[in-house]
Amino acid sequence: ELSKKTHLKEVAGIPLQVATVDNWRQIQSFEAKPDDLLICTYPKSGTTWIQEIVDMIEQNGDMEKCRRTIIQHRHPFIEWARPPQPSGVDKANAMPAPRILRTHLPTHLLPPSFWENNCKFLYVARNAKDCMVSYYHFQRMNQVLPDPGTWEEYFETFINGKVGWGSWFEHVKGWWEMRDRYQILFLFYEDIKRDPKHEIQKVIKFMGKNLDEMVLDKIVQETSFEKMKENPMTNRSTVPKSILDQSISPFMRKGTVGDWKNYFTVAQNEKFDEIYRRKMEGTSINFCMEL
Ligand code: PPS
Repeated sequence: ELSKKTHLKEVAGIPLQVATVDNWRQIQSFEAKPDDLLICTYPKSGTTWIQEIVDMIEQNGDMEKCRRTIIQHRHPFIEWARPPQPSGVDKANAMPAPRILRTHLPTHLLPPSFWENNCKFLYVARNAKDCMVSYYHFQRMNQVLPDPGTWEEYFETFINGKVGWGSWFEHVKGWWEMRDRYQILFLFYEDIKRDPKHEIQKVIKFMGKNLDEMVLDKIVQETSFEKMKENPMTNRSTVPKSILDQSISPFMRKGTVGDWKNYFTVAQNEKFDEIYRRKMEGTSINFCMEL
């Protein structure tokens, strides 16, 4: 029974949805193929956005093809499970190659065959503060995730990594550290927002595609926040209210950089910056939080 009271269950210290944990063996034994492309994100970091960009590239800018089905169905979500429906792994197994898949898993929980097959990984990172705000609103409206409580409570839950898919810090660090050893294109939400054309060009190159300037411009236009918010194939409007209650907060909420300034108190900001410094010490990753 799915309800607001749904608890998360931990695997190797990472809280995940119970159905995912119950299906863990199938997930871990997933057989990747060398030509798989895996879209990887911490939740609320721009997954849907990069999925639409990747699909438009794959379809050579043909919007009709992108509208073939809702975005959640285009790229199987590896760890997704909701029996008796087919799991994410079932859907991936039924998909013809070359496959584009997605995950929120941290590196240490990824099915090992992705590494063994040297797949391509497209990672999108979003600054932690905006990510926290976005996740807070998502947990308010998502009826199958735990209630976030007050903002003050959620702030602690998030920095302690007690949210679905675990700690933002560990997730981002883990994927950042893998980038030199595997085929990983590491992108930032803030860069895509600032210069979508430039970042989309990187994705095109990474996917081994060659698209002309007009198609590129079209992709930039069609993947804007405004367009995706209106597009029923990307805005989650077909998901029942018993799962996503968009009257509480829309899935396509704001799509901006720096919304954290409307939520963080001065004290929270200082505390966060201190924790950030400690947790991210020694990594070369450079997030601009003063956005
Ligand atoms: S999920 O549930 O983890 O898959 O969510 P995810 O898609 O990763 O993240 C949702 C946030 O991304 C914003 N979004 C966009 N921003 C800019 N441009 C485009 N096109 C776009 N599409 C989605 C979405 O609004 C969520 O962020 P917030 O800050 O809550 O608005």
